[in-house]
Amino acid sequence: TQVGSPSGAPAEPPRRGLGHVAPRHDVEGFVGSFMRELNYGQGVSLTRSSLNDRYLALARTVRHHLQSRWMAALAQQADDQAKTVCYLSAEFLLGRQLDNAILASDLDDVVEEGLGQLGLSLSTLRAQEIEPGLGNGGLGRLAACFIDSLATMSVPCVGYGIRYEYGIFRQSFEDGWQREDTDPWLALGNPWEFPHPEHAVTVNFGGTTEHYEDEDGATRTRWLPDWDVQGVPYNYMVPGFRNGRVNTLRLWSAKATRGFNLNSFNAGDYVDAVRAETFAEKISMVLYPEDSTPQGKELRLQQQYFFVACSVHNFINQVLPSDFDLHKLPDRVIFQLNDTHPVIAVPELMRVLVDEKGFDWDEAWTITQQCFAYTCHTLLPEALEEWSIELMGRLLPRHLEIIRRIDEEFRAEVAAAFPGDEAMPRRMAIVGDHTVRMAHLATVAGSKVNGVAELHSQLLRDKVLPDFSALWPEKFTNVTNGVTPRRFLRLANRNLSSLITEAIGPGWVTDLDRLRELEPFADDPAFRERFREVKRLNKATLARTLQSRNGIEMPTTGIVDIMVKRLHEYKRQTLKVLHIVSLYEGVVSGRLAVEDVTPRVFAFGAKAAPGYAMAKQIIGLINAVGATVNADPRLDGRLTVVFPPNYDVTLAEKLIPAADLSEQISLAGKEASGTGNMKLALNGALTIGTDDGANIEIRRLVGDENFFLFGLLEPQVEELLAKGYDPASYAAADPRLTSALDLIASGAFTGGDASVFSGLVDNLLHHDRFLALADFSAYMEAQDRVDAAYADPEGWTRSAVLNVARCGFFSSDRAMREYIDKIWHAQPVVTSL
Ligand code: NBY
Repeated sequence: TQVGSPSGAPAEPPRRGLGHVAPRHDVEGFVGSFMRELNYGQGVSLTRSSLNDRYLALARTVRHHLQSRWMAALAQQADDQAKTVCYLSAEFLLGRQLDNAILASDLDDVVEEGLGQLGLSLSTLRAQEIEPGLGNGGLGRLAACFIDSLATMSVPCVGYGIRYEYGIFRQSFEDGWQREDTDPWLALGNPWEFPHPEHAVTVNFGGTTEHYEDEDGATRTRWLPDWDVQGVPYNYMVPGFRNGRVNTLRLWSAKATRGFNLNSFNAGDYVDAVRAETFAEKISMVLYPEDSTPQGKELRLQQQYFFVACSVHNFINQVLPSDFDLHKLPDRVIFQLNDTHPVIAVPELMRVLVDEKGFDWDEAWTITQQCFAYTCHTLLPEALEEWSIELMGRLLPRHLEIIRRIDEEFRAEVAAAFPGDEAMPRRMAIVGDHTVRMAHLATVAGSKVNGVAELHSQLLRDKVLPDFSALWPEKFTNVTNGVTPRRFLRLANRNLSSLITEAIGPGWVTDLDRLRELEPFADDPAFRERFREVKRLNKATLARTLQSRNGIEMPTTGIVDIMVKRLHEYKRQTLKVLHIVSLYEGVVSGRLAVEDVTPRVFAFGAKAAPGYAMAKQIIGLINAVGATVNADPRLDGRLTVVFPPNYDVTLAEKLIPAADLSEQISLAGKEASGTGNMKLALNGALTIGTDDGANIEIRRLVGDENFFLFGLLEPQVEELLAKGYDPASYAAADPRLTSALDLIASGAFTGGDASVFSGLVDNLLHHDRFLALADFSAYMEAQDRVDAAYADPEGWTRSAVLNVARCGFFSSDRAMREYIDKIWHAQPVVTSL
C-alpha cells in the first residue's frame, strides 16, 4: 500500500507497532517541528539564527518524514526474503538533497506555506545547501539516478560507496585557466547523514599469508595482515517518489583503529601516534579527480579495497540474519560492479567464503559467480584499470593468491575450449606480465557483463572483449543508461513539468513512457506558444543564476547552445570552439554579414582532470575565445560565450532546462553512452550529434527530422585511422578551418602572444587523435541546418515538443527494469505499513 499522503490530506495517525512516531503532514505540524529543530537542535531563536541554522533546521524537519518511512523499510527488510541489489560504486554524484526530500515526501506546499508564516523563503534556504560532489561525472551520476529509481520502484537496494571528506575539486578560473581548490562540503554540517560508529568494520592490509591444517586435516590459508583501519558507515536515505519506500546509501569513512598506532608504527610518543591516525584516515580523504585514465596509485587501491571489504562484510554479517545459510547467498544478493573500481570485491567474497566461512574453493566460486555482475562504462583502452602485481601483492597478498588461482583455472578452461590456440589464454589472462587486469577479472567473475548503450555494448563484445564474447556469448548484454525524471525534469524544470502535467496528468513522473501522450500537442499552436514561454522563463532564470553566481552577463534571446560534460579530447570541445572561432573569423574578415549570424549563447560547463594538460589548455582556449568574442563590437552582441566555472549537478539543473541545442559531438565509437544527452532532450533541447553512444537511440526515437546528425560513423573512423589519418589535409581542404586555426595560432585570442595555444594547434594539425578536423566541415554544415531550423519557431518548437514526448525511454526507471529482468532477477517488495 502507498503511504504518501497527498498534500492537504489530514495528518496520518501515529503508526503503532513500529517503534516510532510519524511526523505530522500539515503546516502547523511543520512549523512546530521546524521551530523545535531551530531552538533545540541548533540552540538558537529564530531572530538570532543564521542562514545555516535555518537551513539545517529545515533539512532536519523534512528528513523526519523520510526517517519515519526508512525505519519501517528497515524493519521490514529483516523480515522478508527479498533479493537485495548491492550497488557497489566508488562514486555517487548525488546533487542537493533538500528539494528531492521535499518532493519525495510530498511536502512542497506544506514547507512553502510554513516557511512563509515564519517570514522565511525556501529559495534562500535551499541555496545554502552544498551538494555532495562524490563523483566525477556520468558514472557517479548514473549511480545516483539508479538508486533513486530502485527506491521509487520499491526494489530493495543498498548503495555502497565512500564518504570522501573532499569531493570533486572546486573549479575556478584565473585569467581563463583552471584552478582547483578543495571541496570541504562537510564544513557547515551535513543533516542528511547518520553515522553508525558502533557498526564499524575492520579492514586489513599488507602482511603475508600462511597455510595450516584445520581440524579435518584440510589445508587452509589465513591472512596475517600487518595493519588495519576501521570503516565507519554513514547512512543516507534514498527516498522513493511518494511510495513510502526509503532505501539506504551506505558510505564508508576511514578511521584509525585503536591498536593501529602501537602495532604497526610502534609509535613511542603521542605525536607519532596521532600522525599514524592521519595515515589511516587519509584513505577516505579525497576523491580521485580523473574521469577516464586511472592513475594506478596505491591510495586508490586502498580506497577500493576499503569500501568493498566494508560493504561485503556489512551485507553478509550485519544485514543478513545471523543464521543465514550462505549457500543461498545468490538468492539474497546481487553485487553490481559499477565499472572495475569495486572489482576487488570478487576475491574478497572468495576470501570470506573460503578462509572465514570454511567453504571449499569450487563451492565458493560457484556462489561468487552468481553474486556479481559487471557494468563497463568505457571503450578507451587507457581507461581499463590494471594494478601492478607488485602493489597488489604488497597490499593484498591473500587477494593476489586468490586472483592467481582464478586466473589459472580460467586459462585452463580457455585452453580446453579452444584447443591449439595458445595465444588465446594469454590474451585473456587476468594476470598479465606485470599487472592484474581488472576488466578481465570482472568479466570472468560476473554472471553478466553489460555496456551502457547499444553501440557501446556491441563494441564491447566485438572490440574490447572479443575473446570473452566468443567464449561466453550469453554473458554479454546491453542496458542503455537512463536518468531520473524526478530530479532532471520534475525538480529541475518545474515550468515544463507543470505544462506537461496540465496536458497529460501527473503519472509521467513515475511512468515516463506516458510522455508519448504529449505527441498530439506538438501540433497545437497554443501549446507550442506555452512551451516557448517555458523556455523563455528558464532562460531568464539561468541568466539570473549566472549573474548572481558569477557576475556573468547572459543574453536571453537567440539559441541557447549548451555543451556540458567533463573536458576530454574525445568529447571534442575543440570542435565546438572551432565552430565559434569560424563564425567570429567569418564576421571579422567580412566573409559573413553580421546580420546573417543567428544570435547564439554558447554555454560551456566542464572540469578538466588536474593532471590532464591538454584538457586544461582547451579550457584556457574556450575562455580566451569567449573573452575576445564577447568584447568585440563588430559582432553586435550576436555571439556570446559563457563558461561558468565549477559545473556540478546544481548548475546542471539550471543549464539544462534553458537549452535549445544540445551538443553531443564525441568521435563516433568513443562515448560509451552519455546521459547529459538524455537530460537535455527530455527538457526539450534538440541534439546536434554524432552517431555515438546513446545519441543513436535518441535519434531513432525522436526521428531524423528532429535531430541534427553529422560526422563519421564508427566504421568510417576505423577505416580512416587504418589507412592513415592526415589532419593537415583536412585543414587545407576547408578554407574556414584553415582560417580558424590560423586565427588561434596568430595569437588573436591571447593579446598577440602566438605561443600560448601553439601546442594545441600543432596537436590538432599533426595528431588530432579524435579526428576533430575530419568532422569539421560536416559539423559546420549541420550547424547551418540548425540555424535554418531555428528561423522557423513553430517548426523548431514542434521538434522540441516531440523530443520531450519521445524520450520517455531514457528514464532510469526503465533502465532499472531491464537490469532487474536481464541481470538481477530481483523483485519489488510491497511496503506494508
Ligand atoms: O559513464 C561515463 C561515460 O563516459 C559515459 O559515456 C556514460 O554515459 C557514463 C555512465 O555510463 N564514464 C565516466 O563517467 N567515468 C568516470 O567518471 C570515471 C571515473 C574514474 C575513473 C574512470 C572513469 N578512474 O579510473 O579513476
